Amino acid sequence: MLTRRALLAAGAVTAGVLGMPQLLSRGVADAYVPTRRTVQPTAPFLRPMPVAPVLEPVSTRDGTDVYRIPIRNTSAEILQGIQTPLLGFAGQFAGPTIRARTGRPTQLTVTNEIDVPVNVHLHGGRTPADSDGHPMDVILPGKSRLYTYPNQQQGTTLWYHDHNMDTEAEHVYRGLAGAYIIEDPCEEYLGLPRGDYDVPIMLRDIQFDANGDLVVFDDVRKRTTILANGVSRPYFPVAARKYRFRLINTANDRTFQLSLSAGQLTQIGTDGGLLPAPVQVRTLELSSAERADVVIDFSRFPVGTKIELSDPVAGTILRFDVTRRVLFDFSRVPDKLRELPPMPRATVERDVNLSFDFSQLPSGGPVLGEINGKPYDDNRIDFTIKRGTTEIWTITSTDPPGVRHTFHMHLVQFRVLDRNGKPPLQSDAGLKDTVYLTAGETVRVQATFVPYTGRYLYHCHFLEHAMDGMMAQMNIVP
Ligand SMILES: [Cu+2]
Repeated sequence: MLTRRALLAAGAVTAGVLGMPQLLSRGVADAYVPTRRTVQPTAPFLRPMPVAPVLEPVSTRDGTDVYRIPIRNTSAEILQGIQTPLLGFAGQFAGPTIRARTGRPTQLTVTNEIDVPVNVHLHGGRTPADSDGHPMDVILPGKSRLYTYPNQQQGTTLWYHDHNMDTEAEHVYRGLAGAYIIEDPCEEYLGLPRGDYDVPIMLRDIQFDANGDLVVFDDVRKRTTILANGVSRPYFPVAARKYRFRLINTANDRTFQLSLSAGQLTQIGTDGGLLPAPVQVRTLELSSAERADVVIDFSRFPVGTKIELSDPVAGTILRFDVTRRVLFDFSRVPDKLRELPPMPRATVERDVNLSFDFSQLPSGGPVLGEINGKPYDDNRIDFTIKRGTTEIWTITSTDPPGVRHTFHMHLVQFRVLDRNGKPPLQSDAGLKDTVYLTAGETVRVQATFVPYTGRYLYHCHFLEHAMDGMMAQMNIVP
């Protein structure tokens, strides 16, 4: 396994020889230039898109659902005829889906059956600090760890993934990610598609070399194989009716611009839950770790219609094949979904600057990811926040053109107030825990820090950036 130090050294050597533009394309700091459609090694639409099985609780005592998940070495056939060694929750690529319920706690015991430390973070979860998967709070090989998720938040789509110090990027890339859906009893009256018609889709990219071996850290632009639920360019048979798709971008470093070849994407929710009203979107922007809850209505398409979900850089990602008619579809998308919670008045303002420090490059030193001019230090608390306070954070990226970031705060769901002084984009709408910034952008977000105290992270969710130091800690105090 490549250590952070080795990666940084490799980056510096490459950069020294080829200059900064090359360095910027390495994933240490990436210039993501959508210049060509990518060539993918496996023929498209050979396999159906799998839907990860929903994990069964081992017990449901006292109103708590108890789950057990081992982390295992596994493999999957991504390229035809080749088993690629991977990591998997419960040995599955991607991991099993957990369906929790608002107000009903989840207890998750995770056993580390591999030979390096791991841990689990529930992304977007309002979680006590000791269950938040702090990078230094790890599960050693052979050990187990109990995580408690109170699920005291409205219905939404979260995901769980490794957050271990220095190896998070590699572990997530190798497969340690799964969907975590919170179902909310008070949203059931809305009549949105459910059951078999409520389908999580985890999107990501992956790179193979000419021999079909997995490449972990190279140029992020070479991660040209795009996976939907672990399969490259699958088809998904659908009935001619409405479906709810919960799109989760689990890629380490990629921003999708998703669109359909026919029909409409109706966005109903985002990172933290439902939008106030459905929105028709022509192009859906989804950066690393963001989620979008969408409804697609296939009812007007005849059986035999094929509709592609694609991205201008990645090409076709997935094809929906309308294979059957249905007699009834009682699901609906009401004009009003769910009001956003009121925003209390903010009493504290803070600035958060995301940047790379290239100053050591000429002498062959590492490029450091920094927040407010400092790389991550586990012994340093960057912000101390009084529990219950509402704050406005002005997040700025001051990196050169081409370098992008995606800013994530643990514990809270925030609201984007404005972007570059202008109204937020559609991709900023609703309750958010992750927000995308291109070079030079400034985004103001507002959050209320409840209900737990303790140490939480905020960081760039391009995971290689976080690994290079673009993380910081806030301590929520009583
Ligand atoms: Cu970043």
